[in-house]
Amino acid sequence: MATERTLSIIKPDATKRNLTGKINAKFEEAGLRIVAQKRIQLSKAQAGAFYAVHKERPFYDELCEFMASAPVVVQVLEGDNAIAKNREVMGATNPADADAGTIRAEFAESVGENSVHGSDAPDTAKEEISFFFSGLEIVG
Ligand code: DAT
Ligand code: MG
Repeated sequence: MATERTLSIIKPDATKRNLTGKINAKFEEAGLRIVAQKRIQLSKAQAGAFYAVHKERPFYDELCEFMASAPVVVQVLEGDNAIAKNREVMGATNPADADAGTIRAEFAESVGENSVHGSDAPDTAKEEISFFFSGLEIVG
């Protein structure tokens, strides 16, 4: 298996409830290493740029408002098969469909306020990592 990096975001619903440490424990227990991490406040415009792929979706405006509603923790996770492994640890987008033990099953409040973001493929992981981090900020 190849070592990969993926972009993770701990979303406002989770930072507001002080869940950063519990979520990070799930990543580390799954063998993912947090090789970069920072807490930031996104503007609605920055959230919109990050989620531009969803701009035609009916929930886009609500999603951007939510992502700018409180601080987020942006992270680079590294490990074998990190992109798929992170999606596994996150659970399904809708927490009602998420497997027991996943972050979304345990912590997400709704399909919109679902605690975490994770890149979905190698090309998006690369783009999303460089949206938030310079090479110097990532220490493997
Ligand atoms: P994921 O975050 O699992 O990759 P996605 O890329 O399809 O899911 O959607 C991005 C985010 O948009 C998702 O985490 C929460 C929000 N979202 C998706 N579907 C939604 C819906 N039906 N109603 C409200 N928000 C939704
Ligand atoms: Mg997605």
